[in-house]
Amino acid sequence: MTPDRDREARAILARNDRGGYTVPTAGLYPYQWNWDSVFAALGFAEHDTDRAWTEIETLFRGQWDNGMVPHILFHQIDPEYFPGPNVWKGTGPIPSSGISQPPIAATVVRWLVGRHPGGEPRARQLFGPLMDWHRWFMTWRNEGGAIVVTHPWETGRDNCPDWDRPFAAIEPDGITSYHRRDTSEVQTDERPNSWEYDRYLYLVKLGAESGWDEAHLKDTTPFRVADPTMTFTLLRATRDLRALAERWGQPVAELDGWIAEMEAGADRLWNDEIGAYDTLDIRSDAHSGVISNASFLAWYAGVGGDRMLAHFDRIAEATRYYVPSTDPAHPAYEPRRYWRGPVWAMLNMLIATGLGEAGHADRARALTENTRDLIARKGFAEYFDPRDGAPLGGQTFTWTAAVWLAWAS
Ligand code: 9WN
Repeated sequence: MTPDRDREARAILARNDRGGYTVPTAGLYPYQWNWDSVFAALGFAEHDTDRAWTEIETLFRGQWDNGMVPHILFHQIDPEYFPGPNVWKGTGPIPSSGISQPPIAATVVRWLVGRHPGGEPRARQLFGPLMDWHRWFMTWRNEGGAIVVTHPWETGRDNCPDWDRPFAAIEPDGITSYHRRDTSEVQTDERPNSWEYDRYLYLVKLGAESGWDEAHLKDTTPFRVADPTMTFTLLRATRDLRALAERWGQPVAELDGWIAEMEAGADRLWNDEIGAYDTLDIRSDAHSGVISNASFLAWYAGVGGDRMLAHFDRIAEATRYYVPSTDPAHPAYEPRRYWRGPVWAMLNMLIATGLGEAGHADRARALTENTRDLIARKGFAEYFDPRDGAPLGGQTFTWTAAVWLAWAS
């Protein structure tokens, strides 16, 4: 434990607390984001379990009738954020975006119940909503057991090079002028470029015009990509949901079916050409050929054995701080630009968890220590330059503070 950083981390969670939910960081992201919130719950659990449960409960208040849990809930409108609720036109009980985000909630609910059994009644209330959310993925985002996204923002890895080829096939018709707000908060070379941003907005427009009709989008959207973040986090979360079902005497047959489907689906993400897991564009049937930090979530999902181990060791050697979001040997690697190179602490926590469970305690420990050193030296940035740990993006960031308290410290 490093007392100053511990205090600072708790203060960041308190400062970003908007009453029942936290924002990722003030200014840049003034709303509740899905997976950020679930990481926040882990951080709160270190000193306030009641607040940890509330964070997840608030997130599920935004669940749509079809089971989807949105990636952003616009609780209190902030005109400084773009694109806001009037662009997204979400159809749920709280103004929201129209896409989801990596489903880590079931995993964290299981983790919380294991450590703080007093929260069991609250956890049980979340079981049905979690089942509905997982069923939404398996109904609408399931391509032979590989889980697809209809927008890069859904993976949480907005501008990673995996999207370059699917994006090149998209002409963003009707996206003319708009005013980005992110680049007034953060330096332009740390954020996605405007070619990407046009396409992000085009996909939002297509979804909003359809009323977020998943059946329609499944047939028509030009962007439908199977992704390791989604497939591996959902597979892991479904295993955790199954453990909760058993604990509470609930039926497990449906969950077993989903697990078997995704275990087979994970193989669809294996790219023989690079000997690694990557994304698979369903529209063109092409792999991206990019090894990302999400590729190393295979252990977390309990698949692949040691197929990714040599790449892991190579990349861990290549940069002072790891795991970079894009393989430094790939030509698209940019060590400062968001998901094209920087290190993200919360992804490291998931990767280290998987490594430890797969019997690689030494590597798990080394990654934990490397991340601890990074945050201890550089603070609670959104993401970091793998070469020297320079803090990038938003500062005083909720999930970096949360994973410090829950795991790295
Ligand atoms: C769009 C909030 C979110 C994270 C994502 C991260 C970034 C948003 C943005 O910030 O995405 O959802 O505007 O760039 O990529 O993982 O949840 O921290």
